[in-house]
Amino acid sequence: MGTVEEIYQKFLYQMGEENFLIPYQRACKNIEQELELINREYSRRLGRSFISQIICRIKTPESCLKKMIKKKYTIERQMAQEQLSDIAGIRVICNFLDDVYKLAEIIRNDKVFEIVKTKDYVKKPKASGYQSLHVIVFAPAGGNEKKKVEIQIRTQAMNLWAVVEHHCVYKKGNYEKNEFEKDLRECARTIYKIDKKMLLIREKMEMAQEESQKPHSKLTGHQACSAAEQRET
Ligand code: 0O2
Repeated sequence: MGTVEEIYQKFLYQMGEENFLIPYQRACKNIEQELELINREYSRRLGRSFISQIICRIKTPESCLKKMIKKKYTIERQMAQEQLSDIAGIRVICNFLDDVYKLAEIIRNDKVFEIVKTKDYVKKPKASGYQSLHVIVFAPAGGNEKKKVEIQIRTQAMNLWAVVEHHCVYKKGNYEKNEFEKDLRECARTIYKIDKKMLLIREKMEMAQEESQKPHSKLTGHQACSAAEQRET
């Protein structure tokens, strides 16, 4: 046992060790590649972009330490490995609300991923207003090894909110400033409304497109008149 400072220093050192991080990096890479395949396939099937962005990150030792202290865990690497779901994290940005759920479903049915748990902060946003669908998985990390990775799936609008809020408030612990909390929650509600409206617009456009592709609408005005005359006789 050392002083608190020594325990923290040892933890930071161990969390930054290359041989500790490599399997997490491999797990991230494997998930990223699988998501790229999924994106290609579904963008083709849907005739539009399915995933708009994939961002991988390994949590810094400092950020892990902060979280371990916040959660009151024993400051040991083994403990971090067991308790933290997001040493490796992937953020997936979709354009539309329904794609967030579609992607979660695809991940659930994909043999590459072993689901640990799903947290739906879209249906039930966090007190801050934060919305995202988290799917925590075990992913192949080389050989027989598997590593836990947190996949955060969200829309562009939800991402805008999370990035701004993370930057201004979440990381700085300014939560006592009630005016921000209230405004941010209001923005989160507006963002949910916008996401729903954008989805409705897309669905209406798809319906209009389907309608215009039906055989009768391909007739010229003249052909349509002849067809109507024939129907009358
Ligand atoms: P960073 O810097 O993004 O990595 P739990 O299941 O509660 O024991 P945990 O990990 O706290 O464990 O779960 P939770 O609450 O699902 O949060 C995981 C991650 O979601 C966070 O990681 C953030 O990335 C994101 N998140 C959660 N709540 C908020 C929020 O209110 N605002 C923003 N902007 N992001 C949030 P980290 O490690 O806290 O941060």
